[in-house]
Amino acid sequence: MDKKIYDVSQKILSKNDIKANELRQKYKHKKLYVINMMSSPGSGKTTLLENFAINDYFKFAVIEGDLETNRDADRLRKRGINAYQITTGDACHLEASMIENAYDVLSSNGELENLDFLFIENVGNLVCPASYDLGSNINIVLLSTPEGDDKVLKYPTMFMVADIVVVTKSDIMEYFDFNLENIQSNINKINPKSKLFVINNKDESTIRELADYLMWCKDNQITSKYNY
Ligand SMILES: Nc1nc2c(ncn2[C@@H]2O[C@H](COP(=O)(O)OP(=O)(O)OP(=O)(O)O)[C@@H](O)[C@H]2O)c(=O)[nH]1
Ligand SMILES: [Mg+2]
Repeated sequence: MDKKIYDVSQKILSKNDIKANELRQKYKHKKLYVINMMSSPGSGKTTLLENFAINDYFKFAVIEGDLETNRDADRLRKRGINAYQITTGDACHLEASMIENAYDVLSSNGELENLDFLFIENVGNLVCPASYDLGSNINIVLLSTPEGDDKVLKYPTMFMVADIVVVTKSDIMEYFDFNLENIQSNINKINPKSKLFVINNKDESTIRELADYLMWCKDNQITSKYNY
């Protein structure tokens, strides 16, 4: 019984991996640097993208993933960003085949020209998205201070695939006994090569520091070892 379940899951993942490799070629052809953003619901993914748009650090488009509603894509369009909303229904993660459809629509509408980045905002979930390669260059994992500083060790798979870990909502850190030293030492244990940033949406300098690092990653064509 257990073996059957294992075999089926292997088959689904390898189908996704084939599609992710095709996506990688498409991104390369268009010279697009692609970033997969993952976190629990409400950690601040869309807010961070809004801040990138407001401060106009670079040019980007977004593929949004949510179970329902177009709310996040609408929020970004209001900031002048080309955004495509995927609604997954009951699927707790994005898969490469979903990204391919969204990518093809954005591309045929001419909405992927002359960009620095294509961001993929994954479905809010600290578990499943970590297992699905979307062909991205790098992965960013956000963790907000109200979620607690024990989450790196409790959800290690997600933090193991992170190239960048971003602690968000540092403005309210003191109310949640969130300890940054715990975060850094736990990341050092499971994924010492990932880089840690601490941001909040009321302090533009923290957002700019992250934006500058993303530009550096793009300029140096940094590609994640987790993205196969
Ligand atoms: N205090 C504080 N609140 C923040 C910060 N960043 C985001 N928020 C708030 O957190 C809430 C959720 O933010 P979103 O950006 O929608 O979170 P998300 O990760 O996109 O959520 P999903 O798309 O549902 O997974 C909103 O009410 C934001 O205003 C921050 O730096 N500080
Ligand atoms: Mg969002």
